[in-house]
Amino acid sequence: MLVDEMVLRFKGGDGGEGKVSFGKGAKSGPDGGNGGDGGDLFIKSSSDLTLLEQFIPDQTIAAEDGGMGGKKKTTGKRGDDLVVILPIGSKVTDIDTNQSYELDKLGQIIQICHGGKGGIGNFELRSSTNTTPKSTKPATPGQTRPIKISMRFIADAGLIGLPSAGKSSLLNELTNTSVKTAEYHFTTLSPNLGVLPNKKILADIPGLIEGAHEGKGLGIKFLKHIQKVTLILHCISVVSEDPVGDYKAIRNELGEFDKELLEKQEVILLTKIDLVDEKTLKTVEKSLKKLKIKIIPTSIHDMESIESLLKIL
Ligand SMILES: Nc1nc2c(ncn2[C@@H]2O[C@H](COP(=O)(O)OP(=O)(O)OP(=O)(O)O)[C@@H](O)[C@H]2O)c(=O)[nH]1
Ligand SMILES: [Mg+2]
Repeated sequence: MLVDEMVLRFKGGDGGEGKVSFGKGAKSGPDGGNGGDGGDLFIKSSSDLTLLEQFIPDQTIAAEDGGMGGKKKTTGKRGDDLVVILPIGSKVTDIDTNQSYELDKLGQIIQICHGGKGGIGNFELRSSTNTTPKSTKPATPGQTRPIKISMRFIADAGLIGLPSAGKSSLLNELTNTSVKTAEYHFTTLSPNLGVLPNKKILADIPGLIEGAHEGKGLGIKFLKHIQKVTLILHCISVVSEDPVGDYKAIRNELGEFDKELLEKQEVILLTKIDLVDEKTLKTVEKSLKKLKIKIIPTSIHDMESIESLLKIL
């Protein structure tokens, strides 16, 4: 099951403590260095939708703490920043303040927590009134925020169709991803995303079957992920016994889920055309023509068809 919600704690690194130290020899004074600042915590978006699976609920994810100050005025190391990679479409909400941040573009980076300030060592704290300070100014802790991540699916176009219609194969060809494909039905158990050359996002939705709205197969819950797309790519295998029947069955399931899905712009991708001869292809195309929807013949073994599909997308 695709994890699409997660509660975590995000934290900037703590500042490192300053040092109390004195040089050797009678004349040498305080020489304790400052602590390093803690690292900041950022989030960054990626097209990998399974990324929330890497976390354990309520886990604390923290940037590195700053290093302690040292002798001889050595400043502690600044803690490394941490960039937490999250699926595109993630909404990150601070549970305490309700402030939220949305990752809606690929590669977008947002700072969520700042690191703490390093403490001040006794070298820097010396003054005319206290030439030999024996304490430090304490470091401050990194900012800690309880976080809820919820994932909305952001895709521009969605591949739908019966199991084994060739949806994942097309996603792989069109977007350079490597999602699992196989001869058996329901190979894809949760949605996948890929990025088209023009940076638009393409979603591959697990196969639907007649009765999916009643829970048959994997059901229709994944259709929520294409509610925002502008284009539906309806995949129909050219070797199907009843392409028009396939089309109507899937449309029916879409309507059962959300009538608005039926209003979206849609094209039919007639898939696997390398498996039939020209005559059969023409016959299938003719039977689908009465649906009055644009039909694009495709095959993952015919780069020309993939190129022309890319142009349309
Ligand atoms: N010959 C040929 N085989 C194809 C083509 N596209 C897909 N296939 C094969 O058809 C089978 C099903 O393809 P998938 O891409 O896994 O189908 P899917 O629609 O993602 O299937 P589910 O995830 O089960 O819904 C695989 O064995 C593919 O290799 C094609 O254009 N030509
Ligand atoms: Mg698949």
